Order: sequence, then C-alpha cells, then structure tokens
Amino acid sequence: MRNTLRLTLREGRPAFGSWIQFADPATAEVMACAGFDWLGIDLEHSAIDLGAAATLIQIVDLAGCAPLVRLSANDPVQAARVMDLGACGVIVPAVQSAAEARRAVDAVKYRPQGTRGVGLGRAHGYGARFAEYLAENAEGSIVIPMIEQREGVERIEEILHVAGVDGVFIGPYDLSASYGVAGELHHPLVGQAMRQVVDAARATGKAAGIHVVHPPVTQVAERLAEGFRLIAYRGDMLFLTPAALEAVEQLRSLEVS
Ligand code: 3PY
Ligand code: MG
Repeated sequence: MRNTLRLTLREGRPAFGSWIQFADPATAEVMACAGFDWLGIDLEHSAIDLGAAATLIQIVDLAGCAPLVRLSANDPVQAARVMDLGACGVIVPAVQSAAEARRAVDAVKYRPQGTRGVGLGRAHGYGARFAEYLAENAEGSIVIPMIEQREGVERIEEILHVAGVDGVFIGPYDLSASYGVAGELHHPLVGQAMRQVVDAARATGKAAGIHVVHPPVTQVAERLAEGFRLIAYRGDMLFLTPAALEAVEQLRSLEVS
C-alpha cells in the first residue's frame, strides 16, 4: 500500500484523497473507511498535535488508506517524527525554492538520499521490520512541496528537479492571497499560476496536485483534464459544514401548522 501511492503518481494515474483537520479518531475512521486512496492529516490548519497525529496515522493506515501528513512548517524534526509514526510521506507548506524542497527530502529520507536520523518506531513495525522499512523509505516515501506563493511558482522548475520530490501540490487559498486576490480561486492570475505549475510538473513527469475545496465534483474532472493527478477533494470539516448548514436551512423552511 505504501509503495502503491508513489507508483500511482509515477504512472500518472489519479490519486483521490481528502483532508483530516479534526483531531478525532472516529471522524478519521469514517474518512479512512470511505475508500480514498490517501488522506492528508493536516498539522498546519488544525489543532492536531503530534500525539493525535500518531493515532490518526494508525487509523488511516490500518484502514488500508495511505496517510500523508501536511507539516505545520518545513520542519525536519516534525517530518522525521511523523515518518517514524508511519506516515507514507509529507506535504510541506509554502515551499519557495530548491533549497527548501531539498530540506524536506533530507528530513524524510535516510542516507544516502537524505539525512534523516535512524531510529526504530511504528514505521519499522515497532522494531520488527527495520530492513523492509529501509527499502520502503528509499522507494516508497513521498515528498510533496506545496506551491502556494508567487515565489514557488516562479521557481517551479528548480523545485521539481530536486531528487526525491515526487510532485507538487497547490494550495489555492494561499496562492490566491499571494497574488493579491485572497479567496478568488478562479481569478485569472491564479489560473495562470496553476497552469504554469501543472505544465512544469507534466514536463518533468512528476505529479501535480491540488486541493479542490468545494463541490461540485465536476471541478475535479476539470483539474484532471488540466493534468492534475494528486487530488484532495474537500475534507472532514468541509463535508460537515455544508451538510449542517443545509440541514438547518431545511429545518427553518418547514411550515409549522
Ligand atoms: C491553501 O489553499 O492554501 C491550502 O493550503 C489548502 O489546503
Ligand atoms: Mg495553504
């Protein structure tokens, strides 16, 4: 399963996922059992701490879904710790240069590909499968820099050329903010930046990813047609909020006789 996601990306097939922002095991289990290819456990925009992340990684993993972790920042210590907990890989916010991408790869991979410290944890079968994990780490671990700043778009080629980078992932909200049009996800400036990123990714044979924040799902079809392959569709919070709002709207519209 761990190598499967990386293989899917390498072969240019779609990998459908979503975000986990609630630090709640039952919610994570619902999401993991729904059948997504991967789930992104979000340490950047949530109250999920390392202890909760450990539980969420376990739940997602044991349900047969690939757990990726979005780090709260490009922090090698946090990256190594979530990898030791059994994350398949990391999504790294706001990467703006090859040096920053290299820092993320170094944190995830053991020598010679990186510089991650070697120690046993859940990833290594709690000590029972160290040799297998060494091979998995070299071949299967995933590093995805997020492109969500103008600087990252301008340096997209150098970021994609870093060995060990499997693809890049667009954060549409930050990207729109970086172009001075925060929240206007369909603004032409944002669309142009997105096209630059997806075209560069296709040229290097690496995966382009994006968060499709809101329905309809036809937006995912449009992204797939543009060449995006690593798709995060909505998220636990973004499934619950519209459903709750709609329920209340329906309740308020009921006639009381
Ligand atoms: C963004 O839109 O900036 C994100 O990080 C989405 O996940
Ligand atoms: Mg962002």
